[in-house]
Amino acid sequence: MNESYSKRLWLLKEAHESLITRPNHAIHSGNGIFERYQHPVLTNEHAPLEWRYDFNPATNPWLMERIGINCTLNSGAIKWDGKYLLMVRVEGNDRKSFFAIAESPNGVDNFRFRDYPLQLPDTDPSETNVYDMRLTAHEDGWVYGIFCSESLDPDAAPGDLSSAVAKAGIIRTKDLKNWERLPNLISPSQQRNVVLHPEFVEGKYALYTRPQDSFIDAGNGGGIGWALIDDITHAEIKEETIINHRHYHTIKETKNGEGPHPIKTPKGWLHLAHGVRACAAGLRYVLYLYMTSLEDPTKVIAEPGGYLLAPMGEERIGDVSNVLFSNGWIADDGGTVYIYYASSDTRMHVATSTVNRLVDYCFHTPADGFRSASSVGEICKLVKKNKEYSGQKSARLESLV
Ligand code: BGC
Ligand code: BMA
Repeated sequence: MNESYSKRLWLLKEAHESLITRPNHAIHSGNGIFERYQHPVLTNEHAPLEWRYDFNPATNPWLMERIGINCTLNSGAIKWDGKYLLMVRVEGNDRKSFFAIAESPNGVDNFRFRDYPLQLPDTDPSETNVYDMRLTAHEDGWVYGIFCSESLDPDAAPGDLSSAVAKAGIIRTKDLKNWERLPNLISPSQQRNVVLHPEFVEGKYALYTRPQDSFIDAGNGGGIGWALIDDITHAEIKEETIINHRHYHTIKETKNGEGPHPIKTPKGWLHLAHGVRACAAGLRYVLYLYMTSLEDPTKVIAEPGGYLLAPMGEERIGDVSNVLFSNGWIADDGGTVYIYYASSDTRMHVATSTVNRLVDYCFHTPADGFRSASSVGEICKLVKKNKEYSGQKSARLESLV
């Protein structure tokens, strides 16, 4: 080993370790609803050096990277054994995504990948790409992962190498180490955003779905669906009802999809979802919240208008710019909520809030009135309320003097 080789090796390892251990602080200058953080929690540079470099000078005399990692994005999340785990969608320079678990002691920094990426049981030779896993610790005792399994459309016209088919793949585990693969979800339409509800409903497994007419277009698929499943080991959608609809001239006009599974709160199920609209620059993805009833989880009981989180600053730029996407969050003991979101299909971030604040946001930010006139009406209502309040306050002060 020559001097420059060992020096470069040392520099590589130093830079990698200092990136992983870099502290990440909350930025408190926001809207009071959540805090963003100084740094992304995971980037392509966080991928272990052992995945990328051959460290033997005899076979890699120039210490060159052998396998490039392009990005780390749309991650499932779960708290496990006191640690914050992300099931990360890692994408190589070859455009293939795969899954890998990264763990952190505090949920906001020091995320470190396990030694090996997940070797998903390989059950279908036509499966080309896998991504966007949602993790659910179900009351049946298993932890499930539902993800998108993508293949070239077998009916694509000759020469069409872009038409694809999206199905929902299902795996489960008891230890987050050994995974059993179950048969893919049988569905009348393509499915990319399928999420398992954590509890049985009417004694059955319940899925959030997103029926779509084709690989990209939701088409007649009206929004986020709901389906009860008799047997999760042979899961089949027999009936699907839309519980959260798309709507003209909203943040979810073109598409929407459930994020991670909802959080149970005393006031209802708290949901995080993505909404998509089309514009001259392409599709714009933002994140929004809604709540459903504990008694009837198909019934929406609150939905604040507009987005909770939209791309800002460097979040706007990446492989697929103007995108925020989330399929993982953790509601911690004590009520803190860690929202893990990817920006522009490139890197992972965290934002924190609390269950109480998010529920308050859901019930007290006005619902979308679907027209400019009603948005102005809501602002005027708030101004009037504030004027009345300051009038009462000064009257109270005067009565004191
Ligand atoms: C990409 C996904 C994307 C989907 C629809 C897939 O090939 O990997 O990131 O959401 O296409 O555009
Ligand atoms: C989708 C998702 C994500 C991705 C987004 C933007 O349809 O399923 O994989 O983040 O497009 O490219």
